[in-house]
Amino acid sequence: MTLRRIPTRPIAGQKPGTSGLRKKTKVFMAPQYLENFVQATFDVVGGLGKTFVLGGDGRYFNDRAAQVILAMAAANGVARVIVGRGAILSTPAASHLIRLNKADGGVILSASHNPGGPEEDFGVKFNMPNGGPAPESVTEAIYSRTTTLAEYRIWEGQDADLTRIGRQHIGDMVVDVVDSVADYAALMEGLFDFPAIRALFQRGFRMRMDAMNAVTGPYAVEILENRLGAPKGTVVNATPLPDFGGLHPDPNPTWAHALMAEMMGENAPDFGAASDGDGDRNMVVGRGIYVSPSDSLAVLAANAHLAPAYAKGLAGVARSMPTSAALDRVAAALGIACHETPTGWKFFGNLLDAGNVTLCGEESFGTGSDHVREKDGLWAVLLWLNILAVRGLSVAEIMADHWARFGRNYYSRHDYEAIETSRADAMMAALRASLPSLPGRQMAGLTVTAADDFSYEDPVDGTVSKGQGVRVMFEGGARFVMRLSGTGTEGATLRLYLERYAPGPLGLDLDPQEALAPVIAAAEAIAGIAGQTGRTAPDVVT
Ligand code: VG1
Ligand code: CO
Repeated sequence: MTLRRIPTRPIAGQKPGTSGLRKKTKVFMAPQYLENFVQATFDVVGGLGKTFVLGGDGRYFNDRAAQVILAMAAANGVARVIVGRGAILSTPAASHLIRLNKADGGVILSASHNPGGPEEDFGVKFNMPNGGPAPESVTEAIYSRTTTLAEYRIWEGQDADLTRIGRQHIGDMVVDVVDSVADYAALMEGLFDFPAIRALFQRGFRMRMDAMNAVTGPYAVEILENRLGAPKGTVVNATPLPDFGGLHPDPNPTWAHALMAEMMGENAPDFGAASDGDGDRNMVVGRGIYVSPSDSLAVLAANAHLAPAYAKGLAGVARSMPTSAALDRVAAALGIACHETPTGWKFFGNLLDAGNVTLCGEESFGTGSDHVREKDGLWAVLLWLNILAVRGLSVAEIMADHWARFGRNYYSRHDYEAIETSRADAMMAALRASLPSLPGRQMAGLTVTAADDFSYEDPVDGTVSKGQGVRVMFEGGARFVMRLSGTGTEGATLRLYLERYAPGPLGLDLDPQEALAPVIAAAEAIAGIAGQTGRTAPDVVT
């Protein structure tokens, strides 16, 4: 076994996006690509004497990448790495292990909701000692380091045996292989009323959980079936597969269509849920009713006090800017602050660390709380179950009650995928240039009241993040937001977020696309999506 210093050259484009560095798997597997990025990360965060957590969602190349990172950690003087067995950890479980072990950070291998396999996507993300994704200052420094890198360090020798729980060594470095599920399951058991949920299942409550052949399977089986007594087979697609069995592990009505069909069909279960590649997202469905993520976040905030961990109430809440204002209405009723952050979980970290916020979420099927520093799919499912168990109502009844109380923020997101990057950039530039002229203009029966490009100043450390999405607001509380995705690996993905408020009591049961038709028309009139991109319809509607 020897320590080797390998000469290398900078590789262009190693710039982390909304959530880590994501590229085609083949790009990551190319010589020195992963090595360069990992060395740049160690150079920025420091390796000597430190403890890190390592794991990923099990997608293709997860196992090899984990061995490379272990060998490089040893060569960079890292004292100890805690690895999930088989290099498997869901993103929230990794966040929890970092916090539980007071580690100096962690490396998560995942491209999250992007498909996996040799022809699909891979990703690497660095998390901080608080368990949360590295802030922009750190990811920028890592990127900057990749542009000057001249060598990387790696320990050459045998692979670690990641199938065996327990301690082993690479050189002087300790490798502790741990059960991927146990600590996370114990955390969940401490947050929620497990006896109440167990009693719910005993009364015959039926659930379907679609783990989409991704990382949540083992966690969901252990917690829902083994600990909460849901019947065997409640969790489907429960084994993490390198290519997710060909599924696109993005829990939305388009990609989780099997679950949707079951929940909308005859004899549907009482409750359905799906999760994404790395287990931080969730989709929630009731019998015959889909719950939009923005509504789910609002319902969880309004009912969180029914779960033991949140019985004392919430310090505050936060949502990403494109997420609907349904949460704001709940916060106002509770008399707590509602913070509005840019897209991406890293922006919640400071608010959670400072104790300003207990619960937060995004329209992109992400919800979480201060129990970890990542969004957490299974956590959201368990909080829903806790609420259903205590209130004894169906999902449809809970939604109707919520809208009757707060009004309804009709909401939808339209994604236009793999647009030519130059055309997408030109469209956003033209839209940005038109912003000052928009207020007062009328289209599709709506009058623009304000239009801007969202900028955020972190209230804790004062960091300013500009250009976080164009928003156009209309009289009566309707709005649309447009931004380009920072997680895609092919061309540009345009996200168009649409929202319209209905105070009720009438008009609370419309089809969202119908309710939003004027906003959709106004967005087209203002941004000219069809003309600018050549696309007449979105690829994915959520
Ligand atoms: C998307 C979502 C964002 C989410 C991010 C990571 O980013 O919009 O809300 O935080 O994915 O989620 P973008 O830049 O493509 O819009 V995950 O589950 O992929 O880590
Ligand atoms: Co994810």
